Amino acid sequence: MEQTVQRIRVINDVHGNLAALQAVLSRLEQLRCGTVICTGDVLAIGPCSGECLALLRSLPDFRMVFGNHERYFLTGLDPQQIGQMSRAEREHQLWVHRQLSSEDLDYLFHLPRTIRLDILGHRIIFTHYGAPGPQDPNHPFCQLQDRPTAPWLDRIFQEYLSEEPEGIFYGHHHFFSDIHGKTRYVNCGSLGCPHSGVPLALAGMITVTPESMIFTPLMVPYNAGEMLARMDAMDMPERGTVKRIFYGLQRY
Ligand SMILES: [Mn+2]
Repeated sequence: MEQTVQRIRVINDVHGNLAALQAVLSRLEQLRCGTVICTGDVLAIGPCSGECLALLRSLPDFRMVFGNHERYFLTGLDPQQIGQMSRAEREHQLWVHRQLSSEDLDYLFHLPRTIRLDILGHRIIFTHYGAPGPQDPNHPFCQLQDRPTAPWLDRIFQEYLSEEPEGIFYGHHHFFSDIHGKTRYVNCGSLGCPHSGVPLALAGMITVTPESMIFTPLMVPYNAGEMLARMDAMDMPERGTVKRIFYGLQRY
């Protein structure tokens, strides 16, 4: 008999924060839900990209799409991308890439841009971000817009709307949002970038029954001090900027 309740865990923008990832996975374990889907950007910004990817890949049912940070790794920082990055940012990316193995490269190379699930009659789409107009293989995502609105989301995700999904889950913006336009657009918020200085890891759970799709946001506290100490101990390039902008620690 087909199960009448199915659960999916959703995460995005882990960004090398192992402490936050471990906290979320242990909470999700308590909630006993099955599949984990990541809508991209496991890598960079935090100190533990390689360990985060290894931990996620070791889960029994894990799937992910690529984000722009996975693409930086895959394209080997091509001249066009290097041109858009500061020298310090480039150093940081290359430092991250040295944490990854050839198996990681192979895994990342085969990641899709989109995952479509049809569960109990509900179509749900997972992708890192949208692209208005036809796809350009060299630039699969459009420019990040600070404040997502329903018309903007309808526009950047228009390629999926003919499929009439019940929800599109995405990342890239590091802040939580749940917006109803032509469909429902949910961003769980970054798991690994606390921004405000308050170490809370964001994630979400989707509960699907034949009648409904229910989204439950999750917020899990963790110890960010451990990650900040790792950045120093590992001499992570750009850590001052990361602490200030992505961890919200103004004194750096
Ligand atoms: Mn991104």
